[in-house]
Amino acid sequence: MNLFDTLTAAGAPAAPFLERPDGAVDSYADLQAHTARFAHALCALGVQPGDRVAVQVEKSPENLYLYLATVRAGAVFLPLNTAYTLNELAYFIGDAGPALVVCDPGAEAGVSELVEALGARVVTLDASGKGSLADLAAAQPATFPTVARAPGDLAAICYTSGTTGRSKGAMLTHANLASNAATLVDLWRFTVRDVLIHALPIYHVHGLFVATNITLMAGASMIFRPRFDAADVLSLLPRASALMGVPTFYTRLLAQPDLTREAVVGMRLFISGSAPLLAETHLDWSARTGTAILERYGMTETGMNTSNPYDGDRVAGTVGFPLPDVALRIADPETGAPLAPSEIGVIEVKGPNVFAGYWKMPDKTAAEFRPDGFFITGDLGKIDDRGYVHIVGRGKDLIIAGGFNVYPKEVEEEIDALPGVVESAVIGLPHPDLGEGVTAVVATGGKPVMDEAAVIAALKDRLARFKQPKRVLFVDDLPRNAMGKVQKALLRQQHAGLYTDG
Ligand code: MCA
Ligand code: AMP
Repeated sequence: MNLFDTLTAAGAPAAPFLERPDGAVDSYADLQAHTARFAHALCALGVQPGDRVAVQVEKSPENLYLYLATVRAGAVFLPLNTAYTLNELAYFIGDAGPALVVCDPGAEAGVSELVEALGARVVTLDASGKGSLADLAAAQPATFPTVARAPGDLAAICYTSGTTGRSKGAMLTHANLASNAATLVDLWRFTVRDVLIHALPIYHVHGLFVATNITLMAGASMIFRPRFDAADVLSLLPRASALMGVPTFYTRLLAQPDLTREAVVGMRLFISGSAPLLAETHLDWSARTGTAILERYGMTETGMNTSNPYDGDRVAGTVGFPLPDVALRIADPETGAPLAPSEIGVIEVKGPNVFAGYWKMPDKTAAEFRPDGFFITGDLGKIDDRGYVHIVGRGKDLIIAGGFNVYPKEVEEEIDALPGVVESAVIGLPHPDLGEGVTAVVATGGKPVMDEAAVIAALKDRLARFKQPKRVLFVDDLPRNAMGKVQKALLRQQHAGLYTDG
């Protein structure tokens, strides 16, 4: 098998696959030709089956074809957030050991320097789909024999930040991605007639796999946008049938006065995930549009785990039922002992969607699985008497801002290294636009040497923009409990209204 063949089996050659931002439409035959050319180009660059292809480029149809071509050629796609600085990139590249790195032409010099010692090659692709890789691909044949792979072979590695220390590369197999796409096409009733508005980034599971793989597997089409813009998405609704987004998409759409019942009349499905959708947003949306947002729950390591029903109640504040092929249970976070569903505990899942482990980290992998094969998500939840899963918090110290994960420790380490900082605590506070706003509380021991702007400026080249604190607060000392542990819950309580009051 190969995920590429599984995904593209339904797409009729003449059927539309992707409407480009300039309005031109690529058919499924075009998809076959573009991916064939990119796959040949990868081979010409020496990429072998099983090799990693690391990609940090702006969203474009060519970037998407590069993902599919990598899988088609039997190699492993490694997408990287475009916001990552060179400092962050160095770790991913060093850890994954890619045979090829594809970057923006503007980053080529810096990336080439980074990979020099690794023997990886560097080629380029820009936001308009041009660059040295595209040039090479243009000269290649338009057919390519898809490389056969076993179901357990890797199709992608997606990095997810660690609560302690370094990011971990989640290894996703052909079977993981194929099974999750098939389950969701069925559950969410995608067909050839669907037109999905694709406004998510394609370096994370949501935009890259959930949105794209489902569209492909259904033989449907997408309107492809470089980024989310509320007015733009609103203008596309009459031509579309489905939208997938993070909660910020929905709060920003609600801020558009033109969002009405009439505006959504042709849309059959609005899906939200990657971060909690406030019950208030769900209810406001229903009142304004007469449609209920379908909230689902997933993770990089697992793809999608649960979904509210297509038919039946989509209950605000819940993430619905486990997918038909996913087993889900609630366990005691410390002991792993199963709890009654109505008790709050850690959510554990098992199914064909669950990843093959963390790249080169067998110990971390072992620590996150129970002996019977259940994966410990680190999310805290319960199951109500109707079977709906509720996520009530996170056992892991994680902030989700606008659907992007930020691990406080990574930000704290950077801040702690600044002059005059005794220590810092990075917390997420309720934020009207992003859900949570990254906030740093910096202890100076009573002798502040930097101000807020200086702290933020110092982080500029060290951390991706979305990880940088929106606000920095100064205190003499951080509050600690009797065990000496910083009381983040207390800090969150004390500063709860920072972004929402006034
Ligand atoms: C942009 N900024 C952010 C974020 N996005 N800061 C914190 N968190 C963010 N998410 C910064 C920008 O750099 C900018 O800084 C300032 O905030 C305002 O930018 P703005 O133009 O308003 O933002 P935007 O470009 O419109 O982006 C907001 C967004 C975007 C549309 C919500 O963040 C987005 O597309 N998020 C989707 C993330 C996603 O796909 N997650 C899925 C992960 P400055 O003004 O200084 O330049 S996969 C996953 O979680 C699992 C599997 C799952 O369940 O799906
Ligand atoms: P990531 O590591 O980017 O895959 O993020 C996965 C995390 O996002 C999960 O472990 C949850 O904490 C969170 N998440 C995803 N979907 C939802 C949702 N619908 N509600 C609450 N949290 C969610």
